[in-house]
Amino acid sequence: MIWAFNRKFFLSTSALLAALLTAPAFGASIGIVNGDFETDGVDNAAPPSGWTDNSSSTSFWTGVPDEGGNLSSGDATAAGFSGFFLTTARTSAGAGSQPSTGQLVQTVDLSPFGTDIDNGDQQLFVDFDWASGDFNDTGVFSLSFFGTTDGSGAELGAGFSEQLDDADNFNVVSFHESVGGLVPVGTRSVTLQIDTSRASGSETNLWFDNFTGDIATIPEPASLVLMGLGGLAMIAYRKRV
Ligand SMILES: [Ca+2]
Ligand SMILES: [Ca+2]
Ligand SMILES: [Ca+2]
Repeated sequence: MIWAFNRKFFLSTSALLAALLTAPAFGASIGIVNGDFETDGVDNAAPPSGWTDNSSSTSFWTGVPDEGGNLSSGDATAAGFSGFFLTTARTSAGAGSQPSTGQLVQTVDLSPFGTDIDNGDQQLFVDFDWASGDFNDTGVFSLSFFGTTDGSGAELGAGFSEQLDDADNFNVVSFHESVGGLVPVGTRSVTLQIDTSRASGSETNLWFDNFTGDIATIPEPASLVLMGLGGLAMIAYRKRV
């Protein structure tokens, strides 16, 4: 009976410790608008609400599976997409042409987290799903930090970026990304930016969904050590019982 009680206590505490060490504990969502591309509620919204298309002509639309230029329903499900998603494929929206490069951005106000950011101990990660059906079409996702709430002025620090390159011929392949790290002191906004580039062909075949962002205090080494010692103490206790 005593053994059973202690074992249960040990297991539940271990689960809690594991959660503390792996999750951005005590984090908060940042105010990404329309990160799931459901806000407009229609196909072919260009640009999707909350996002700005800086391309020389329209290069980003909301999309649905099984359209010309887009991935199939099965591939969309496999990629983790649901409902509408972001597409770069012009034929899915009936556009006759599109430039070989595109850029979509959104600036997120981080001033609600300003006090914590200026402690120098905040980390920010943006997660999203993407897929591609053409190795000619590549991209870069980047985060840039600014001292203004609207993203104007000089960038603070170097930001973070991720190359988007499926490198798998014309097969549809999908990925989950988590991009980010330490937020520079003084930051009051972050820009999410997708740059696309097409080496060949007349259509860009990249698709995105489920942008979320989380800001959290970086666990201090001292507290990690304490949590580790706590776990060791419990293991020792368990062995003694
Ligand atoms: Ca969606
Ligand atoms: Ca469409
Ligand atoms: Ca293409």
